Amino acid sequence: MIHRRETVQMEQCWTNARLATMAGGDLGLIDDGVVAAKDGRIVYAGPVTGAPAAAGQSHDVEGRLITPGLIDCHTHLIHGGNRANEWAMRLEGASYEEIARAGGGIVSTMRATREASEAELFASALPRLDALIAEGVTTIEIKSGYGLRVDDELKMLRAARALGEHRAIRVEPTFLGAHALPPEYRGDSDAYIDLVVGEMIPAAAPLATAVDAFCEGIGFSPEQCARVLVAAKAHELKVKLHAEQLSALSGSALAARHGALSADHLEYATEDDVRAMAEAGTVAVLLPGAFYFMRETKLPPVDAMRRLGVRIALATDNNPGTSPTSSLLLMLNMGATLFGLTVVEALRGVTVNAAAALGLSDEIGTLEAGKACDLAIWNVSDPAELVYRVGFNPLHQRIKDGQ
Ligand code: DI6
Ligand code: FE
Repeated sequence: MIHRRETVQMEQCWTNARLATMAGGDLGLIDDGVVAAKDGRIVYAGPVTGAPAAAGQSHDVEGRLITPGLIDCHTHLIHGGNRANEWAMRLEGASYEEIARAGGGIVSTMRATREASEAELFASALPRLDALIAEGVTTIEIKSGYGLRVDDELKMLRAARALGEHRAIRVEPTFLGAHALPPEYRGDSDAYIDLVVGEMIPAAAPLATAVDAFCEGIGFSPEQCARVLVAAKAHELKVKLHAEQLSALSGSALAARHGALSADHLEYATEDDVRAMAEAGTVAVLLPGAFYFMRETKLPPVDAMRRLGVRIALATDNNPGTSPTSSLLLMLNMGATLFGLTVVEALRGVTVNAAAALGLSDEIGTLEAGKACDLAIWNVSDPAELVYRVGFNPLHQRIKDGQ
């Protein structure tokens, strides 16, 4: 099934709906609501009493809940192979080090990704993308970061873009060359960052909208990540950072100082980090799938985020090593059960705040006039049900750009 996007030159409306517009600071609930769209853009979302006279096609949604189309703002959806065998070894008692010594870990995914053609990467990612689409996801961020040399990083970014051309979904490709040190650099991470900054970012700039790096003991130092972020901004790319996933290096504060849209993971973030993020308006992207799969016990500082006013987003982190999930609905439940998020926080985390994490607040994330008409129509009337269910998908219909 090939789906190419076309511009809709028509007026449409969805009536008899319960709307969760996400406008304002909560869910923005409107009973007996209407969404009207023209040429793929929302022209009205509000109570039936103020709605414009129905023009064009009208759809009675029979009391169903309509939310903005969901946004998965952090994924590594493109990757060669998988690591099911390594995980099986770990369940039988093998340590991470043993697996790494046996050629496993991130380097095994690098090898599989280098060996795969662009078409193979596209084809293997498609079922994962379709699983997200089936849950009402209308925008996805996809990172490179398993090629770790110029041509293979570009191949990943092209495969990510191709997904957006073959399905009705907005794809935001992010360059993550500074994800891991490729073995041919034999421990010389500064030399690899020279390559990232000097060759990879200029080559990736036409294909990516943002740049990310893995700030971690097993990744790159804050100083090295700073070089990456500075180079990205010189190419007018948006920036973000994997920070405080396994240890506290204040990568999140560094990201904030560099005007990052988001800092992601954050289990080990301190109050000072959160304060720096609040001051810069950097979004906290929480990834409960990785927390769960790695059996992490250190919780991200959600209370400090609330108190200091940092917006929270939730994403799948879909990747073969630490979060092999293709369910954003499951992340809603895990965000609540594992991190203590409320229904409002969880749902805003995959809509309005996820849009902010991608720098797309003017385009998507709420049901408001002027935004893209990306809708998820659910077979539920209470928004809490979307967070409450575990492993159940109540999507009725998904609309992308009014279609
Ligand atoms: N943090 C993660 O959890 C993944 N990357 C990252 O920076 C792990 C990627 C992998 O193990 O393949
Ligand atoms: Fe990640």
